[in-house]
Amino acid sequence: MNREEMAEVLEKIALLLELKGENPFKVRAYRQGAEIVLSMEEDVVELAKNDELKGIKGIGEALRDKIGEMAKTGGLEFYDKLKSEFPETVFEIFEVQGLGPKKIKAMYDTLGVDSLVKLKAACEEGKVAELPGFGKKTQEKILEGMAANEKFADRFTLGSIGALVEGMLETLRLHPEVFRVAVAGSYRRAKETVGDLDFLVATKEGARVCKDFTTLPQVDAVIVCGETKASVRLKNGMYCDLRAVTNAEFPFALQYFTGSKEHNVALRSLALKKGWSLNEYGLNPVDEKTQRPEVKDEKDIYRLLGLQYVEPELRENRGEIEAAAEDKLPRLVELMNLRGTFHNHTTESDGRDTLEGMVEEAMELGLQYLGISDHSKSSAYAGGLDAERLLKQVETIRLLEETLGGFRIFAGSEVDILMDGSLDFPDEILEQLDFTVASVHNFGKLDEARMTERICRAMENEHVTMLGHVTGRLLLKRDSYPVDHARIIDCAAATRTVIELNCSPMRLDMDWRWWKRARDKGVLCSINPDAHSRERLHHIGVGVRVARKGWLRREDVLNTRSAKEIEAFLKTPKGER
Ligand code: DGT
Ligand code: CA
Ligand code: CA
Ligand code: ZN
Repeated sequence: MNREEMAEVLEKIALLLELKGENPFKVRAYRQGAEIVLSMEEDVVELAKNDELKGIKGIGEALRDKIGEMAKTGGLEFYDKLKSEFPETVFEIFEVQGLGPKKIKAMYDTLGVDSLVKLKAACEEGKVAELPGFGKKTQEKILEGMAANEKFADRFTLGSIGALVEGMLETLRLHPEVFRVAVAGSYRRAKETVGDLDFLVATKEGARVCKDFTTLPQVDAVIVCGETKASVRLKNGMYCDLRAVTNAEFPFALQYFTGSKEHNVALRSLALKKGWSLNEYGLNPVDEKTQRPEVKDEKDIYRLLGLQYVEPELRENRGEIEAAAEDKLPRLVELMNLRGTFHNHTTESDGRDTLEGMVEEAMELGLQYLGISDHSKSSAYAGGLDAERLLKQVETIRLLEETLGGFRIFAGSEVDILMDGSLDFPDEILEQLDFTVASVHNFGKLDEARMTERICRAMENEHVTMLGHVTGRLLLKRDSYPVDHARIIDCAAATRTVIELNCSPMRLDMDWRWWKRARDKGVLCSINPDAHSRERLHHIGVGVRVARKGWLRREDVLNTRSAKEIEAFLKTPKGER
């Protein structure tokens, strides 16, 4: 058992004890234990194996024994027994958003709710609203929470699974019977969320590779394991397919399983028109007398069909095949083109790392400049800065910059767009900054027209360099507030305001479907990590993939410019940019 698994067991014990109505102190001890196990600096599994947990604050004797048992045996008898007192389905309820242990217990005790099915029925019959302390509103909230879970069930954000996927690819690559490896599907196409993972290997020993795949440490359960295909569920709940093909089939399988389905359908019909039958195993002439062409990789397939190579990110059947036929595909931006990045937070507002730490990381990433934009005062929940603190920060930034040997820090603010479209700071303050990102954080209940109006008004301000996270969406959690993208893009073009591609994994906002339109109207994109810690600066990598998905070229992205060019850009009045 690893640390995360141990913590999960302890957390579940706490939940079940609470349902049983056990002593709250006992419940809290398990919950605290879970946190300590997760956050301890030392290797808690190693310590527990060697009975060296004594003296650690917050871990009493009972907990110590249980952690020890888990570390040594990989299981916990106490937990198994406790679990057997409840149906498996009770854990489903704990996944519902906005539903805490107290409410769950009340419904369990009085209504016998121990599964999602029963919870839904109880809500729909109005029984939940009648419980003391619940009411109609709570009942509705629970139903909404369940609907959100169903709607977003079993998808993962692109930005959160990179390390997992790379790790599995690396292991597969090292397998002695594997010639070639790739991950296909929506992950390869850089969709903002991914349903299941689709791995592909070229091998002569399909059965063996499939079997070995099912024993990877990331695997939780095996669903299918055959000669050419394996399906598993990973420990994070994600489903994952592996297909084993021959080396000759590999390019075709990779092309097919990369998708999208719509792209494939269009490509196949184009192939037919040209006298080819294309499927996941090969490209065959319809006329049997014609010779089969030699295909070594995906590029050959597109070439034989008379097309430019179509990068995976573009394969959504949104005009890429037509453009490829006319040699008009854009040369897409690449990570190595980025010279710096804007919109980053520090401990001055809600960031986890200091200004110095953020700068250090940016330098390690090989960037030439970093834009700092902490929250403004109306975002009090995030420790937003008032004018005085902001100007003090600007001073600190200027001083620090002098010690950095040419690395530039651009001093800015993520200034709140207030309800009427005015900004959280007056122009006299904003003009002392190098740049500003203007963002909506307080949605109110504005309809689409008024929200759009509000945002456009902010962009009209001379000091607003860029618009932050256009729709405020949180992937898999919260839908966007209503906005008219087309109008916002027009307004950005008219006011020469940059639009941010916020590449925090939860956001990826503005959505990739709108970038080509923005680009065609001459609107610049800034790939911004909205980093609240050093590590999250690395999200610019995911941002670049989404920018590519939006057909963006190097020249469409502001932060591919050098520090010098940025300096000049920021000094030029907006109307002349
Ligand atoms: P996901 O997993 O929901 O995020 O999306 P994908 O695109 O990864 O879809 P998935 O895993 O169902 O299938 C992987 C690829 O395989 C898909 O993008 C295209 C191809 N594919 C799957 N089923 C079909 C099909 O019925 N027809 C065609 N033409 N291609 C298919
Ligand atoms: Ca997939
Ligand atoms: Ca799949
Ligand atoms: Zn923000």
